[in-house]
Amino acid sequence: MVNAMEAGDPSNAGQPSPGVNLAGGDATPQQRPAPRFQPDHMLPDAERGKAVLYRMLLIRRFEERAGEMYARAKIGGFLHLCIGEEATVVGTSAAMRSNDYLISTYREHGQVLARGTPPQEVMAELFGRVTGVSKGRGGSMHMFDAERRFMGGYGIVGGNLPIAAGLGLAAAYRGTDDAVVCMLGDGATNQGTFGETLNLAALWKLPVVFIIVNNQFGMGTSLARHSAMTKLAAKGEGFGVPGTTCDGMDVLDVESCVKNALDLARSDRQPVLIEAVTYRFRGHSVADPEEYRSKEEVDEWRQRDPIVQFANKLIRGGAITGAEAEALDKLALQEVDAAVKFADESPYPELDTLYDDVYVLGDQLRGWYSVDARSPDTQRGEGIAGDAELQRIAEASAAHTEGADFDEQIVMREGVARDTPGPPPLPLPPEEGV
Ligand SMILES: Cc1ncc(C[n+]2csc(CCOP(=O)(O)OP(=O)(O)O)c2C)c(N)n1
Ligand SMILES: [Mg+2]
Repeated sequence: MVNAMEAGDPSNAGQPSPGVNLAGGDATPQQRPAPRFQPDHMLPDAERGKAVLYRMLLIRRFEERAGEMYARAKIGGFLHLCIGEEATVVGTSAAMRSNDYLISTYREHGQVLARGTPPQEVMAELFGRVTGVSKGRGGSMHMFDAERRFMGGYGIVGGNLPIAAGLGLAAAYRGTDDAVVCMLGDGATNQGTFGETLNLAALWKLPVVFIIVNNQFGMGTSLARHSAMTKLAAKGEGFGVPGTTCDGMDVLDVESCVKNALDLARSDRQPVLIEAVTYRFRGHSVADPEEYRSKEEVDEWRQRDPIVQFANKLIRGGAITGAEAEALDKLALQEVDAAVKFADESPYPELDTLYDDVYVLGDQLRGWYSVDARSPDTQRGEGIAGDAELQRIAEASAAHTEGADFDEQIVMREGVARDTPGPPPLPLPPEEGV
């Protein structure tokens, strides 16, 4: 796998490539017409169909189990699940090359799994263990896997957008034809960074595809209540970024739309905005009492479950059998079980590594002095005092998680449903299909 920092031709260093135009956009002030993508929904062959279905199943089962582990206090902090949005995630990554960059928001467990990071590393990150993909320091919102060009995981709404432009500029500057996919929520389109980034992306002709995962809500505020312009695909036009819409519940529609947009971004250096219309089946985070929408509305969207729809399509088209779909689901559950076991058996990071990796320099310069050179004395978290502190934290944590019974732990986390369900069996259709 290519290291993100080594990509591109080093002989281009310092030479702006023809793809970068820092001076400005087209001389002609006309707006480019919005791309008109022809839907291309040919059923994939059996092998690819299975791979796409498996990826979606893995994400669904992983997230269900993550919710359960949060309720058991194995996971701390916040936890934002993308259950219901799997087609937007898997369709997007299926359209990308391995050298392309993907950058996302805090709702990103699915993205990192779709990019190929092993589930045990993602689960260990949620558990805060040193074997996690961000060494247990990032947690749910800050997964990062440079090797697979997954560039994070950001807790600040809209914070990933300027970084996406930077990645696009770097790709163009190095003279590569790598492209960038930036996923953001509908709520993030109201942030200042949205306009600032789209403006520069269009002006500098950066190869960036922006995908708005329109799950209809920013926390508890519906789209119509947080955005004057609800046709989000049109929200980039004033900045010179044409937009298009796809069905975010249909993995094939997402894949073909993103693929077309990436082609345009790569060959014409034209940033594109995609609005993928979808829905999250769970709350904003696992601590969301969901008082802002009705159960009926959620149920209506659940009828369009992207995983069931795609499995049905494959079965009806004769690409796979119902039994094969069931077997894939079992496999996903097994992989998730193994990930939980791995995470639970992994150690926490050593306390004296607290200041490592704070800056890029951390690799050469380890310890507190990579962040504060004012005092050479032993710092908090270092030396013998640090070991005692580590022991104290470990004991307190063990007493917290093992002493309390399951019900009490659920009560401790306000807002989590008491009947947090285990993973329900996926309603796969009979072999003949529906
Ligand atoms: C700059 C900033 N403002 C506010 C918040 C609090 N906040 C966290 S998530 C969220 C809603 C974002 O909604 P959306 O962009 O639609 O993403 P979704 O959660 O639906 O995936 C808000 C306002 C934040 N994290 N960062
Ligand atoms: Mg949203």
